[in-house]
Amino acid sequence: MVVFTGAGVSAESGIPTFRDSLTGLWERFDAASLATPDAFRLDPALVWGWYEWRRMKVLQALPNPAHRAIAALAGHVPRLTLVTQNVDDLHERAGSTEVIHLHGSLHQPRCFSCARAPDAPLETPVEPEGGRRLEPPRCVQCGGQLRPGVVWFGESLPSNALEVAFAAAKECDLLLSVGTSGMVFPAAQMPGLAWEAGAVVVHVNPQAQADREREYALAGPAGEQLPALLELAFGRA
Ligand code: BJW
Ligand code: ZN
Repeated sequence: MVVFTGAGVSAESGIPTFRDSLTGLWERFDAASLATPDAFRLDPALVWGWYEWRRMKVLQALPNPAHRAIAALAGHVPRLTLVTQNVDDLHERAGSTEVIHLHGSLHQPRCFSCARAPDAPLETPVEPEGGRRLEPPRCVQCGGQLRPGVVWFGESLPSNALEVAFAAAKECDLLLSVGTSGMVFPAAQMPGLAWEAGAVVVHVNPQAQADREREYALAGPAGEQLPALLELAFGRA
């Protein structure tokens, strides 16, 4: 089994989905315009401040019933590969292990110039009301600016992670696609790859639709649908 998740799985933890409107300082920006190397080159303090604000939101958030149901599911099936597009660590905090992060992590910055990771973890960001601009820290090796360890538009996905994810999609019997709009490639190929290889595909999303044979929709919030599915399939834990 493959579970493929997007921002919607963390929505009920209070993390805005990627295509929600932003608030505070950020309301003038659309998320896609901040998630590019060019945006960082143009205004590093704006982009770093936005990501630090998001990192703070994630540190304050807790895993929700959807994250916990996915972690529990791993104990009920012979093999489960969890592939996420999310840059938060809520799957791990819910107890999932070996999470494949296709779009990197908010918690692993590196140098924009030489790619070196900082020696010590970053300090916990403090609450700036609605976020603020913030100069990125400097790299100890080359003096370059630190950037968030996420995959921006136009950048390659970590090749090993993508290979493992695609191989799992092609091999699985069942793929659950949870809380993703399926708009961002190449990650968005996951459900299609599984379906083309003969797997059953289930979409869990308030907007879920099923258009083909072997495709099903659980239309509703993941935090309700996944625990209900788990209970139906395996009974109460
Ligand atoms: C709930 C819920 C609840 C709400 N329960 N559900 C044309 C064709 C193919 C590719 C391209 C193309 N044009 C351009 C490209 C390339 C581009 C791309 O795909 N663009 C598209 C927008 C068209 N891709 C790339 O650039 C990728 N790299 C690449 O292709 O390299 C090769 C290349 C290089 C140069 C040129 C061309 C190719 C890299 C993509 C990196 C994406 N990075 C981001 C930002 C990460 C850092 C950060 O977080 O800031 O990743 S973008 C953003 O979108 C983020 C997400 O992981 C990703 C996916 O979004 P997701 O998770 O689906 O969230 P939403 O908000 O879209 O959807 C939420 C869903 O949840 C909704 O459906 C809700 O209904 C639902 N929901 N509440 C369940 N309670
Ligand atoms: Zn450096």
